Amino acid sequence: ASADDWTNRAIYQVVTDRFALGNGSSPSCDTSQKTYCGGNWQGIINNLDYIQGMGFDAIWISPVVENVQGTTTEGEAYHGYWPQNINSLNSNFGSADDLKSLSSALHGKGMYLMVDVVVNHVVANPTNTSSVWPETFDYSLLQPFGGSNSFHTQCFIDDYNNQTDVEQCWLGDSGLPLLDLDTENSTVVDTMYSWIKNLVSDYNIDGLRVDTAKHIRQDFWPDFASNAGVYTVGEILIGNVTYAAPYTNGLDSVLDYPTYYAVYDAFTNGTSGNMSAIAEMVTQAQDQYNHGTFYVGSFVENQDNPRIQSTVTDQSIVKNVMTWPFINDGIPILYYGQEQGYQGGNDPANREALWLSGFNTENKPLVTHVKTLNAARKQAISYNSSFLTTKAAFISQSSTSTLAVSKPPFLALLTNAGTSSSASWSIPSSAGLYTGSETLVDVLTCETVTPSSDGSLSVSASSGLPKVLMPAEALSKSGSLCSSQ
Ligand code: ABC
Ligand code: CA
Repeated sequence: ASADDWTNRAIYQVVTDRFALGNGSSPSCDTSQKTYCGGNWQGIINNLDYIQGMGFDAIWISPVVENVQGTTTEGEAYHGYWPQNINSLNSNFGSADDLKSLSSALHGKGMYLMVDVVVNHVVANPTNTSSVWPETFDYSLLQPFGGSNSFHTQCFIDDYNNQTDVEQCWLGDSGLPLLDLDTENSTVVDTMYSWIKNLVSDYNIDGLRVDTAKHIRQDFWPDFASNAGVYTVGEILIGNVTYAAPYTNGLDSVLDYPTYYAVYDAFTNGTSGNMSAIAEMVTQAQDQYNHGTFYVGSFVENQDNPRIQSTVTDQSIVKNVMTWPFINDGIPILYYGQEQGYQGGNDPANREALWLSGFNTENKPLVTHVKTLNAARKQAISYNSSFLTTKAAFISQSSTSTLAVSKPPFLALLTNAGTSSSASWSIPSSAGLYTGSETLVDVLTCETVTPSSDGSLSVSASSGLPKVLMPAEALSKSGSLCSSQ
């Protein structure tokens, strides 16, 4: 599937080892142990209704290839980011048939499969810690790269301002080095290009999340993407749009990390959080990324960062943050477990087992919230044929703790005030959003508000909750969303 095919989708991100077991059992899973807990592809297949029931029509799964075996100084490779043999699958997650079954089960439900891929490095436990590189490793394990000449000379990245170091030195440390592939070497490059082509076709993959993309030279990516032939979204872990922007030329787009940081900071620092920094960051991304922000992956949690609720548990703030990816430009991504209120902090605590929630959707306000947001976004897409290609616009507010985002038919009103402080938004008639004759419905509560006769609008938050307003007219054909309107 192409980037355009992905734009109307919503992605549920799964750490395969932590989502579900194929046999339906619920073993304990102590994240601090950094070991495999038993989740696998069959477990995902068995629980696709849970994901689809919330309105998601795509999943992103953790890397699928065989990883370093046994334990390392950083535990086991349960997350999948330590490839060892890229031509074989990680048997902890199942067989080739299981992965094919996952792909076809998804397609049977009209859903897409995004696979996380690691091209920057492979991993082997050092065989002899007292020897120096290149003698330190058993290269025969590193398939199909079997020799030190497939790798950059060992050095660990210590200066992130030196881009050559970022690309050609190694991630990890001497305890667990991530052997940095020599992606300037044409044999390595060709191996990776044909590998990705085969992987996509063997498993009928619809899109790729490209790990560590900033650690490989930019001009490696266009041919990688064309060999993949599907939507590619790169991980450029940086808080800076100008740094990330060039990668949107070779890959379809990037995970929107700069905006993630702005959003995280704005909502986790009480009312001193800077809401207007979000608007500034999005505007920069709209201006600087190739295709603007239409193909970005928009997220507020993932496997590398502390969950929102490890910092802030005020449920009104949590609901505001969770609303963000669904009312913003780009493709919304929800990291598994956020809907269940998980609170894990930094890696590895943020990789809790979802089965411990029992996949319960009753009396789970955040599950309901996500379901509503997905339904509202689908309704917006079907009501306004240019919704997906209309840039989010920000209507400046006098209060620093509120944000008003217009992406017709949405007007999203967000605040970091929290449950017990008041907040309000005003939309001047000069914004030109309304004529004054319409009724607006907050799809999160189904309450209505009406603009003044000049088209201006003043709204107060109730208990710090966000509002997603849509003209009643935009809902009239909807079956599920505030259907009494
Ligand atoms: C293991 C342990 C951790 C331990 C860590 C050092 O080692 O589990 O407890 O803290 C995988 C595993 C991890 C594992 C690592 C290393 O491998 O999942 O559990 O950590 O062995 C991707 C994946 C990630 C994966 C890998 C490796 C890469 O999403 O899950 O990790 O395949 C860098 C990379 C980025 C990578 C990330 C983990 O590390 O660039 O691709 N993620 C700065 C740098 C970033 C850097 C980041 C964190 O620090 O610029 O490049 O990311 O080290 C912003 C700034 C940014 C700054 C951030 C922190 O702040 O603008 O520049 O990022 O404001
Ligand atoms: Ca590299």
